[in-house]
This record gives sequence, C-alpha cells and structure tokens, in this order.
Amino acid sequence: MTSAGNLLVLNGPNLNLLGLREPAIYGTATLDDVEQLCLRVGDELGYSVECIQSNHEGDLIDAIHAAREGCDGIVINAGAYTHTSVALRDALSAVPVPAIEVHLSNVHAREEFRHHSLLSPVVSAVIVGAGVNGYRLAIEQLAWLRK
Ligand code: CA2
Repeated sequence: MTSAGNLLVLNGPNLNLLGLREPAIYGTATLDDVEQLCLRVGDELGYSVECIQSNHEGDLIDAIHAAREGCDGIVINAGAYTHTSVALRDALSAVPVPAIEVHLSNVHAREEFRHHSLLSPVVSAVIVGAGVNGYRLAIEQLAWLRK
C-alpha cells in the first residue's frame, strides 16, 4: 500500500500509569496496549505512526511543533493539561496539522473541572468515553479527513 502519511499519537501526564491503577475509570489496557493499537490501526490504513508519552508540558509542545514537518495528523490525549494548558492550545493552533482530542473516560460525567477543555476549540474533533477504542476512531477520522 502507498503510504497515507505520518501520524503522531501524543499522550500526556500520568497516562504511563494506564492499566496499573484506576481500572474502573480508565480500563485495564496499558499505555503499551494503546500504542500497539495505534500502530496496528495506522498500519491498516497505510500510516506510519509515532507514539510519544510525556509527563512534561514542554515536551508535548515540542512534539507538536515538530509535527509541522511531515506529519499529517495528530491524536492527542493531553490528560489533565487538557483542562489547564493555554500553551498546548497555542501549540495546536500554531501547527497546520489536523488534530483530534481523545479522552478515555467520559469527562462530562466526571468532576466539573473536567468538563471544560482548552483544546477542544482548536481541534478538528473530540472523542470522549470510548476507552481505548477512541484512539482507533481518531485515526480512522484522520484517514477520513484525508479523502
Ligand atoms: O479520560 C481521559 O483520557 C483523561 O484525559 C485522563 C486524564 C484526566 O486528567 C482527564 O481529565 C481525562 C488523567 C490521566 C491519568 O491516567 C491515569 C491512569 C491510570 C491511573 C491513574 C491515572
């Protein structure tokens, strides 16, 4: 298959703990499971996928900036930075690459402070509450946008 392009899957703070704690909220899949899923789904759709997880805001911003060169789509679960980071929002705004925001949990059914995302206004779509399948849906949506 000809390459459909390159995707970046970004996971933010504490998502390295996936599957190790709070399975009732976040499920039992580990970060490695999520990344393997993204690589597999990306491959099925002809994408080369790079997965990055960081607990540091600046690292996430640097990765978004780097996506200016040769990246065709970003899947981002910014974790708690979703609700706080003007800097991440500005980075996403500055990079002309379609981005999809993913949350494993249904943030709207949780604490009030999780109901508001600073990122949602600057991304192409938002997927919440679908668990790890949200990453698959996001990659499929990025493929659909390319058509
Ligand atoms: O539902 C999501 O995907 C979140 O982005 C997860 C963030 C949370 O702050 C957002 O409001 C919603 C938290 C990620 C922390 O992940 C953990 C996983 C296992 C154990 C502890 C934390």
